[in-house]
Amino acid sequence: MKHRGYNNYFKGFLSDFRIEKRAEKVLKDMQKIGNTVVNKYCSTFRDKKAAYELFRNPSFTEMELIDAITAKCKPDQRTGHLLCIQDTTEINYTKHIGRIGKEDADIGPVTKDDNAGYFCHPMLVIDARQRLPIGLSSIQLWNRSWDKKNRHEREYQKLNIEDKESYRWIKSAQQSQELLPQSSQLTIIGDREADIYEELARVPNERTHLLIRSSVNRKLYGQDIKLFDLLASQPIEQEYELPIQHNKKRKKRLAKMSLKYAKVKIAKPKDKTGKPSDDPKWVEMWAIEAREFPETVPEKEDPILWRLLTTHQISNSHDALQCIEWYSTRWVIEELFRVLKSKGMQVESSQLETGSALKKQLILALQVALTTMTLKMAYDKNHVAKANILFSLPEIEFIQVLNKTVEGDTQKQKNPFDIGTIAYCSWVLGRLSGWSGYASQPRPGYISFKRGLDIFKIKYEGYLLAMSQLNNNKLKE
Ligand SMILES: [Mn+2]
Repeated sequence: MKHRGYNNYFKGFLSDFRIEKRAEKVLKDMQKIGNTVVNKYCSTFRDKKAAYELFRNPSFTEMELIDAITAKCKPDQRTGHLLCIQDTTEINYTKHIGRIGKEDADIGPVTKDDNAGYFCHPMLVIDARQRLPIGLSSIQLWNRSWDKKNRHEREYQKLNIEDKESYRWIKSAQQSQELLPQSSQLTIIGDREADIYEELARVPNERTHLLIRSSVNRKLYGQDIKLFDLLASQPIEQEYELPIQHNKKRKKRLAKMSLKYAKVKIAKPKDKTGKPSDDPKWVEMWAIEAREFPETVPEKEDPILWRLLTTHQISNSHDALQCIEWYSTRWVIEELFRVLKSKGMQVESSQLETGSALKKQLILALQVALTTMTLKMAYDKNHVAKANILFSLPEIEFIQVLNKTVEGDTQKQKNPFDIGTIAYCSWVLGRLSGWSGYASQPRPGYISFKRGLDIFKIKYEGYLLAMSQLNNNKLKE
């Protein structure tokens, strides 16, 4: 399969090659500095001016940028199963509304009615076997308008799904089905917000599974009992222990869990729109319940309780635990949002002047954040993942050349990973950034990988230039 390589996202996607080159440069600068504040990632006045002009330029659209980024989401042909995780985050510009102005059509009220911003809903694709991100298969950005206020006033219940914001969950799945190769199997993962009957009815097909957190105690077709009660009445299939990390809501503990599951027929909800959809009267799914036993629940805490709905067949408790484990990869998209907002990239502090410019920049920032995370995850967790998820073949070869220059003489200073893996490349990039390379030293963080990537790119461009000179000379001889 042909990879376009690390330095080439936009070629053939934007209105002209100068804009493509500029977009490439801005993406690279953001990667280098790890920030979306123009004054921080541009070092010269000329670059700053050019970055502002790029995002202000009306001759290319948000959609063209999204097409360019999602086109990079090309799994390896051998990849069988892809976990496609979707979620929504709010990008808040309340602090900047004085500069942007309330009349800007690309900014509107967000979750808090008096706050300003827009919403971002990406689909993040992860190779189920290697457990590494492959790319983004869909990105939706939208904002509400100031005059339409809240759900109540919009008579939300009466809208058809196609006119609701929640349609994004279905659209994102459909766009991913179109983009990703027919040979791969997809599991579309979403949190409680994704518990939408139309999604359950329309998204699954021969190669597409759903795996979502159940939110509504739904009616079951032809039965008096509801979903949650039916699940609770099932026999315990397995007991297991689950380590819980300390966080705002939870005490650290080893939770004792029970596992139940059942095959269910979810009934189509009553129509409130006056124009009933063609969706079937029921859909068949598997429901899973993982519930903490009261004995390990700390005082003033609720038991851990997960209810999942999936089209994956659950034949035994191993299948059910596998689904729970796949669902837990949702942390990666939450981490992506964290990296975008707080951990350095600061998208909500960008000082671009219009909503449209901010949205265009966010599309680039999503890819920058994901690339950096992928490098770090490969290094931390998965030492055998193949480097061609991120790099083209010539780039991988060049990293092997660079490795010779950064390895030391002793065994402890040698690259411990296999050639051709991301971990191997990450080790080289970490070393390029100035990290010692000793296993005893703290592992390189996001910033080191960003710096390493940039140094690599500069060297790689020099190497390409040298090679082309060499070839020219050979032709003359
Ligand atoms: Mn969510």
